[in-house]
Amino acid sequence: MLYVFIPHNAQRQKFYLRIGYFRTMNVTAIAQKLDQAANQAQAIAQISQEYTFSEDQAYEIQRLSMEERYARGEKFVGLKLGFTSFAKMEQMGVHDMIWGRLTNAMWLKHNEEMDMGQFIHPRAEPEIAFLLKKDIDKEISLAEISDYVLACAPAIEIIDSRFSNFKFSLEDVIADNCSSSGFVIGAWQPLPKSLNNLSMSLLFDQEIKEQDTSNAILDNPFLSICNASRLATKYHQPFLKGNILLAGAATPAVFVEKGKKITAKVEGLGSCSLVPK
Ligand code: 0L1
Ligand code: MG
Repeated sequence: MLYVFIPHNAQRQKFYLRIGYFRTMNVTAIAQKLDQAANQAQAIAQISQEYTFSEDQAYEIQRLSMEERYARGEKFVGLKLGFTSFAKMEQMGVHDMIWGRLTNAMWLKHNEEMDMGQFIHPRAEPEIAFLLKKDIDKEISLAEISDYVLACAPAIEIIDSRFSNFKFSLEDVIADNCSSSGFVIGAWQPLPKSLNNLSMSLLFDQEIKEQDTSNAILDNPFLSICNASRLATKYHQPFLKGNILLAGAATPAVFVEKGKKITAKVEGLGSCSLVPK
């Protein structure tokens, strides 16, 4: 805020004129604020309410917020994609998917208790995970997938926007590491020839909450690997042997309910679960 001091001769009163509103975005401070919100499970206001910023600036904030996690000892373990359904891209008015970074601290074990106190308003999604057997240093094609990917597995992603009421702009959610907060991966399976037309469902206890087929993931879940390789290369994010990829949700995300066991089932690949407490 900039003020101009105008002395008033008669009464020597101060008059201030507001002549402009200048705010420079401090990406490091915003990254730290987002990291703190995630670490303390406290929602914050959308960044876009205060600043206008680009998608590239949003990815830079994401990168810097991950630096805060790495400084606390968390390790990068892989990538996740979001907005991988063409219907969702259209709904969000975007032409491309978004991506985020996963760490070991987000990785929960099959049937592990998920401490609800560590989340703000978590939602669950049924996904497919991939495991790399070779470093990826370029955009790879569908024909190259078996050279780079060792295995796949059923997975649950827990997303937890750091923004109040789970409301955000595209730039907000990218800066917020695409709401990444937790995930579980079931037993790794050899890569089949195709991952199309597999029934995928999300259950709370025995109740099916959401169900669709694997085609909901980019019409072909293998395309998530090609796209992750493209995005990792574009943003200079190492994507290496032993890293994982969460391919994207097959259904809308569902709010987690304390005490209701979450299960994701993928036809032919098996299932995995988490127990929110
Ligand atoms: O599919 C996803 O992992 C969603 C990415 C971020 C958008 C959201 O929080 O809904
Ligand atoms: Mg997801």
